[in-house]
Amino acid sequence: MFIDKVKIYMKSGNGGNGAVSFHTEKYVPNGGPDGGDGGKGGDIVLIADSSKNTLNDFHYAKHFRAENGMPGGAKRSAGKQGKDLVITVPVGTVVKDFLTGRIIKDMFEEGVPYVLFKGGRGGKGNCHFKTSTRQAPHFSQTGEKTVEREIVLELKTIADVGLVGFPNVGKSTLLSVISSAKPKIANYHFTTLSPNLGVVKYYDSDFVVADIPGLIEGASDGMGLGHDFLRHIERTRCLVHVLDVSGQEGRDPYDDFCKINNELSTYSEVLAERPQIIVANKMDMPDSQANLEKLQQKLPDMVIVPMMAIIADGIDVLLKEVAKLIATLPPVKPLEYEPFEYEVEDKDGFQVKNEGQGIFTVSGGLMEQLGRRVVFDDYESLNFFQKMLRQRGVIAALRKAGAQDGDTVVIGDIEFEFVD
Ligand SMILES: Nc1nc2c(ncn2[C@@H]2O[C@H](COP(=O)(O)OP(=O)(O)OP(=O)(O)O)[C@@H](O)[C@H]2O)c(=O)[nH]1
Ligand SMILES: [Mg+2]
Repeated sequence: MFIDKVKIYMKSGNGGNGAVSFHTEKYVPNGGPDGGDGGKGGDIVLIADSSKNTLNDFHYAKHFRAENGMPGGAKRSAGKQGKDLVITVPVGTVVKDFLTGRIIKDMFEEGVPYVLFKGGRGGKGNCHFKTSTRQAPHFSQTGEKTVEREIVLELKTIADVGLVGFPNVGKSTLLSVISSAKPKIANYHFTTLSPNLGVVKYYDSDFVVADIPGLIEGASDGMGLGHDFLRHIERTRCLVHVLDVSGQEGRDPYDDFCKINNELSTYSEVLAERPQIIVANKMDMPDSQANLEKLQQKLPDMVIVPMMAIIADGIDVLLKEVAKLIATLPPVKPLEYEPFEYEVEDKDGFQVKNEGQGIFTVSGGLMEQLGRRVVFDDYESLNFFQKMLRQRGVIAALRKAGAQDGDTVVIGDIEFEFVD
């Protein structure tokens, strides 16, 4: 199983509610309000880890929720904050919004935490709502509720070198002799079914090599394993093009070279233009020398390294050539994109709509903010709500929209009679 694209659901924690409480103490009658604030909800945090190279962890677990904040308590005690949920993803994971398909973040750098969704703020306790005329507020603010989001994670591996070539030419064998990676190697086509990464140490430089499944003619039309895996060598600095020069499978090495390049350019012009070094593998076979010479004649400007990957012969020359080439190339850059951001609701905005038949609805950020502070069966709290509606111009706006005494006003899930 190899998963490199998943849709998951994420939700940061809700804020905890503020508390309603009054100070009680012997000989202190009518102590003031002392309800504490609710705790903040936990964040959803992503962190990239280079030891992971698949999104397989997300095959079963699809719902991720950070902890909610706890409600506040008496004596001004604050509610506990919700724990953050830290999710580890492979380096090179691109985070997208499912609905718009737009990129939110490219998890390009290892170990740098990224807060994807912030937890809701805690509500304020009743101790904040005491005024000269309101000595005993029987209401507090509820915690901010967060929304669940649909997210797509897509892995776009980051490596310095990508290995390309037909199946069975020895790509995985090569990776196994230049790095400590242990890919599956066998004498049949499509041994490699998902990308392998290996770290090559060459004197004081390291580089990461990505081995992908073999390509065949028509891969871009879905032949063989298709070209989906090319996504994992898109973010490389150069390619090592492995050819089987023995011709033992009845194909011509130069033809192979052209066909693979053709597939690369069908997939992406940028990938096709990436600098390449050719590895002429299986030099131990009878016809290899003659085929190599033909290849050199046809491609006089290319670096061609003769190789017997199976006995690790030729790797010194190859690594020297790769190191030399890489030194001239810019590092892999993160994707260029305009980050998608979820709309933050305008906390002071509201809209009034005349629904006809004497019904008016009011919606918007302000209504949600106010709604968080109201306990509707509490007279005082309701008074406060009405006062706020007047102060913030909601009553005037209702009037302007044609509301008259006796009409019905709907705000969220509450309904009341309009009386100016
Ligand atoms: N004779 C000879 N055989 C080799 C050499 N290098 C690799 N092989 C053999 O070629 C076969 C295929 O090797 P792999 O490394 O699995 O080839 P691959 O390109 O990764 O193949 P896919 O994953 O199917 O695309 C294996 O049987 C290897 O032992 C070599 O230098 N000489
Ligand atoms: Mg392989």
